[in-house]
Amino acid sequence: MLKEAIYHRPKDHFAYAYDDKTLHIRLRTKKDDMQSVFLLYGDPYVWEDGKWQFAKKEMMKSGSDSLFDYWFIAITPPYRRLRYGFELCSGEEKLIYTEKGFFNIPPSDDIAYYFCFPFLNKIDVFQAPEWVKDTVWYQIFPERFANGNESLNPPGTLPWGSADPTPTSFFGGDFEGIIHRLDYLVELGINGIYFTPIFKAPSNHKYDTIDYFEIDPQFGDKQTFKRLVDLCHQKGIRVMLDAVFNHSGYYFAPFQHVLKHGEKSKYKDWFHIREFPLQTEPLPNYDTFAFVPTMPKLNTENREVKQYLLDVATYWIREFDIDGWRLDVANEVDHQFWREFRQAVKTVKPDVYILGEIWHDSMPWLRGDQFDAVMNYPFTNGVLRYFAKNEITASEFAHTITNVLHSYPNNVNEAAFNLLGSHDTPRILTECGENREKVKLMFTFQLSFTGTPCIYYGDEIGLTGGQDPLCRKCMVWEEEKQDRDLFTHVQKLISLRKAYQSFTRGELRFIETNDETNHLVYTKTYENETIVFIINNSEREIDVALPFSLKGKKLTNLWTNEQFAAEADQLKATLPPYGFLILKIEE
Ligand code: ARE
Repeated sequence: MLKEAIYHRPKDHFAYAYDDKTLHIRLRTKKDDMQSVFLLYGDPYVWEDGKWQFAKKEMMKSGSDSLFDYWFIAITPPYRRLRYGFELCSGEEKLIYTEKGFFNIPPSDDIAYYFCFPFLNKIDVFQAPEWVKDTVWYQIFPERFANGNESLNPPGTLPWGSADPTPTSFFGGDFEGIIHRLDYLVELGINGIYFTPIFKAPSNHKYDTIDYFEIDPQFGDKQTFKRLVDLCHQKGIRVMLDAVFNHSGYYFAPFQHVLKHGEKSKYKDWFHIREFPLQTEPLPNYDTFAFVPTMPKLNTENREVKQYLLDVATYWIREFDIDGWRLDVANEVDHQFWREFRQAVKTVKPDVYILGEIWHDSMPWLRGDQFDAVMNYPFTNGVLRYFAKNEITASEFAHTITNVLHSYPNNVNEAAFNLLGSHDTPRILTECGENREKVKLMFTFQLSFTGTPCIYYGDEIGLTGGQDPLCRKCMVWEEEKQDRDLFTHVQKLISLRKAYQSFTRGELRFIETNDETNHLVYTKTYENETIVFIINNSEREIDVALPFSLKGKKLTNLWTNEQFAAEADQLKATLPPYGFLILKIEE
């Protein structure tokens, strides 16, 4: 037994309240080291004859990555308190693992040996809004989606789609254009829109805010925005806006005041200024986003700044009934600010969604007191490396995804924001070397994955483009120039996702990963429903035999709606290059 690899802490993704009754406990051990693991557990106050009374229950292996196995159990402690340890079985060896280390027999005269989950307090349970789990997001970069009112075009606006975007070009996308195209989104089947910033700002991306209480005039006015939100709601679409609270823009009035009045400015503490007078060259002498002088970092510890930003956050919910905030550069803003942010927005609208933009491991923001989700870029990277770039094999991909799922509690995974690309990454079709079949497989995986998927505008019709600004081309509206086949593929996956809860809520299991053929088999199971996905990520036709018996079960090919009973013990299927099969299994 490799003791050094055994890990547990009674918090975060290793021990958490899944809901107001259930605790989830996880343990990590060296891969293939243990045959079985049991949880020894009980209420800390239940004793008999000087001995603590504990029960024993087997844990199940919930997945493996390249180095470790992960064990899982759900427990419903009657008094919402738990003390626990683990019994580990590796070959002939058996050991008890507790907070105080390893023992041959379970210590039963002192509770202090055991791990402690003191009390399941309901208010501390991580809880994302329920509606999010059934949402398919669509990300719109408003400058590039549709131009519906040319009279709003900023000076120098180029004809729609006439050139590749540059960091400074404008094409005149606006709210009226989005309103005209809402039916296209309904046809696709999405039910949430995430808008990158819409507030007054000079750039085409609007991450350099001038006024957080004003809509940028190139997009329209508040009335048009209200009409857009209301129309979305009528069509069952939620609306999420981008909150750029880490920094303001250069032309934000308080920053201009500091530039003008220097140390005497009443706003001097609104920013992080290292010395006066302010300078922007060669490097700014105030904190900024990256080293961008036009994005001065806001001092969110300052009481006035905090109040101002919280007023912004609640204003757009109260007046326009928006349903979510995506928080830009969320990990560079202090945690205390986000705790107060959560309180403020949830007070106005309890089921508002809070999505942080964090590209890395984000456990500290997902403990229930700050965000409901983060943009799941570790998922994105795994998908890109396996499907688009062929950098990892099928088994390495399964390890990556298992690792992502085991980095967070299950209730966090259920609301995770799973994206294939965004306005900050190259287009997926470009990443796939323009291989449309690979893009289809990426969508198949994304839309069958737990959490909430987000489609970056135009990916569904095959837009191309490299890194920002090229990934921000104008949406193509001429049907003959759209990849309608890809559109239908995405549309169909979304409709399956709505029809079968296993897609959204099901637990994912990798059943087979074959590094020679590069194919994958995984299942999603929810209650009595199991769906098997077979994915051939290779340019060759392959024959796959399912590694479990389906004899006597009723199967439905969800893509063709064909139903058949499995007669042979082993189901065999031939998959064309980049082919896939989605089978629903019923008893
Ligand atoms: C411009 C240029 C870029 C250049 C950048 C920095 O176009 O080529 O790299 O300046 O000098 C907005 C605009 C961008 C603009 C930027 C600055 O949309 O076009 O870029 O402003 O003017 C990190 C941050 C993450 C951030 C990304 C971009 O952690 O928060 O970088 N994303 C948000 C938005 C952006 C937005 C801003 C922040 C600023 O989504 O659109 O940019 O408001 C790794 C790291 C991540 C890193 C990621 C991407 O994986 O781990 O931390 O994200 O790569 O670089």
